[in-house]
Amino acid sequence: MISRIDMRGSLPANLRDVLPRAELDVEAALEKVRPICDEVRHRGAAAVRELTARFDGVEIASARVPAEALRDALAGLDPRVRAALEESIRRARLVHRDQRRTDATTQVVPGGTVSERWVPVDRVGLYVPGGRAVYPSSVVMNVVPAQEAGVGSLAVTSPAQKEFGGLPHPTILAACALLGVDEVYSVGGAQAVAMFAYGTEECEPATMVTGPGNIWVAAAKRLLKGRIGIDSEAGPTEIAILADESADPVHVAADLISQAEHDTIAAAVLVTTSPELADAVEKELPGQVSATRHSERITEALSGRQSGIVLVSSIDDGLKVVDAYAAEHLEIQTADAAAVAARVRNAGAIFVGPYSPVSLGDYLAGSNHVLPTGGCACHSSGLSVQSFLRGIHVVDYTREALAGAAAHVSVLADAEDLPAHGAAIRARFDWRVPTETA
Ligand code: HSO
Ligand code: ZN
Repeated sequence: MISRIDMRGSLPANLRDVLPRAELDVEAALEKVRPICDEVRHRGAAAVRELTARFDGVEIASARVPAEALRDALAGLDPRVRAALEESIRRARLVHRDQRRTDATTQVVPGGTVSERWVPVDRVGLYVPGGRAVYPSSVVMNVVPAQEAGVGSLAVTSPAQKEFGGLPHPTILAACALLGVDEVYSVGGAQAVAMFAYGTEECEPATMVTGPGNIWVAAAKRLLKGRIGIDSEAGPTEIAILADESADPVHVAADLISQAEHDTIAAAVLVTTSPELADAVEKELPGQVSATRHSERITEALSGRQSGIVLVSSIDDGLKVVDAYAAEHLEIQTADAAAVAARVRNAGAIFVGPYSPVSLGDYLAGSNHVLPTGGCACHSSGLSVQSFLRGIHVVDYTREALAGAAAHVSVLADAEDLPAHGAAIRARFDWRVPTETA
């Protein structure tokens, strides 16, 4: 069911290339997505409705979800789901509130300061997938950091569902209502990203679009990036587990399966120093897989090229492997897991020890589950308050402080053959370079 790669000799030099990896050809999708975005740009709300009919097979009179639909969805929400979502929101708020940035002012010289002011983006469009995946938890993970960052205007969009009369799934609507989001659209795919980027008669343009989605959403984000800010292109989900002989194979198998459940192209990778654990996990998988609802999807994900068990000869080598892989989710199931986790450099989120499985983080740990995929964890972070803030440098120098910098500025400007730069300083001192006073 799952392939094995033996790296117990020496680790290959091109480690990153030989590790199993999910692939998503976003570049190829760009061609299909460009005309969709152009239609929305030029024909606005009418194009959004037509594209929804074409791609989601449902006629919508308006993309905007009426307020009553949000109220009804909340009233009809299973009380247990409501309680769980409320607790998820509470924990996420605790963590994200602590991510708020405080402005800092540095006195560079007497009379010369540079401050960094953290300002939230004006308006954010949050994409919540629909279709096979109904993820109210993703509403929480997108909305909470934006709200805690102080974003003033927040809109959510999620694909129109035929069986719900062209509205997004009611649990998505209820989650929006619980979070106090009242601007919701029933639009999915590339057209949703274009709607936020360009704006329509029904929807004001947003400055930033965040949230996971399928390949069309990822392609539209890539295409429109620059016009709008984006979080990341969220590819197929990944779990890597670094484990030794102390790990419980039942837990390891269950955790690999839990993320393989998302998609046939989801990736599940076990990196272990213990051939016995590898054998035991392999033995455990078929039984657990066949006992679960989405066994077909999971079997395909686990047996795909993107998943596998990697055998290594030491935890040090295991760390090199997981760092090269840079997983979206990394579990450490070893003796002294906290110490091993502290040595990891590349991961979207790290889950430490036997009682911190990824599915806790997906819903209720308080951490964010919108995380970098496809190896992007070596340069990017998951969604956070910071994702919605811009740090603006505020430069404030007095005449004396400027005088003290003038000579150096002039010299550097001349060195770059940009004499007008130096002149802009000298203009303030009767066209002379002042003698240093600061
Ligand atoms: N594991 C997914 C998030 C999710 N899981 C939503 C369940 N629902 C990507 O981090
Ligand atoms: Zn998940």
